[in-house]
Amino acid sequence: MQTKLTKLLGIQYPIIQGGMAWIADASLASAVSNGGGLGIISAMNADAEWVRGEIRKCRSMTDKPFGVNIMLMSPYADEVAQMVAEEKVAVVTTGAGNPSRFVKAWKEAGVKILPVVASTALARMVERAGVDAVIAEGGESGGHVGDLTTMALVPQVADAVHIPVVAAGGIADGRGMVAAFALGACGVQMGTRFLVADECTVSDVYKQKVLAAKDISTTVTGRRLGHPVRAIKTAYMNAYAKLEADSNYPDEKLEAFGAGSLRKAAKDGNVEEGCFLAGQIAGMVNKRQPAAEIIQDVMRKAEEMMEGVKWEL
Ligand code: TUI
Repeated sequence: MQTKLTKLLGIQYPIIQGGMAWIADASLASAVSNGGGLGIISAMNADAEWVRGEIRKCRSMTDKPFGVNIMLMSPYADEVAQMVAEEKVAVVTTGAGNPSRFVKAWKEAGVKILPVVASTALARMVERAGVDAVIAEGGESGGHVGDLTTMALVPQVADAVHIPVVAAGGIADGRGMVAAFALGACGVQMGTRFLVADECTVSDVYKQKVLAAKDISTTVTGRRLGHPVRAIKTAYMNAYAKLEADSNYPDEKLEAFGAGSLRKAAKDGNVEEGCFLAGQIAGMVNKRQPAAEIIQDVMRKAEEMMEGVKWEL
């Protein structure tokens, strides 16, 4: 299936893997790229040399294009941004901020730029800055979320910009992909479904949490500190929500309570203190599979549904 996204990135299928902090490493990224999608290494809160190491590892595991996700709230965002230009990485996706200040350096290095946006305002701003496409991510997604749903955001972003739009948030199968196409997207980004990929190195406890999740198993906390994140409900998440609602509990202590919780979930499988980020679609993710097989499953269903349909993608 060819779309504006596959042509832009030189990939086989219009599927980008989400840039999941503490999870999306060279192992998962190379497996997704080898499966015909676009694998992504998460730069999370790591320094440039750590990310460079993952890029080199990924290059030894695939000859297909892959990308790096830069979380713009990271204290290392600037040095990582410069390093990906030096390394001439094929693609950069960004999250949790406006990447306009890096666009010139990345374009000069031939890096394709796909910022994640949660509003039409940011979509217009980054289009004006010269990016190649936008990823419109609705609040069904796991991790840092905006206010709008995918259903409402994607068509409004598609109307607001002239560059290709990728849909994200709540998409985990062929039906979601076709729905995204119907809303004006020419590709999808999936995170939650790839959490249970065989090549995903996240803790086994994390995979079990996703596999056991049902439709109402996730919730959003962190609004009080300005960084709402969606994660699977656990005793820890309930405790955080209680402290967050207690106006006598100071912000600094709340921040300390949340510190390190992503790493504890992803690396240690620590159920007591870990924050297991996942999207609302986790209830539908029930099977461990190789990443390439996930991509094949999604594409088979989408292509079956698209038979005879003449949309310009
Ligand atoms: O970034 C994500 N998802 C993430 S980042 C992350 S790491 C983290 N750790 C602790 C606290 C918070 C985050 C885990 N998951 N998705 C992309 C995304 N970007 N969603 C929402 C946005 C967004 C929101 C506001 C992008 C831009 C924005 O406005 C920035 C501006 O300057 O207008």
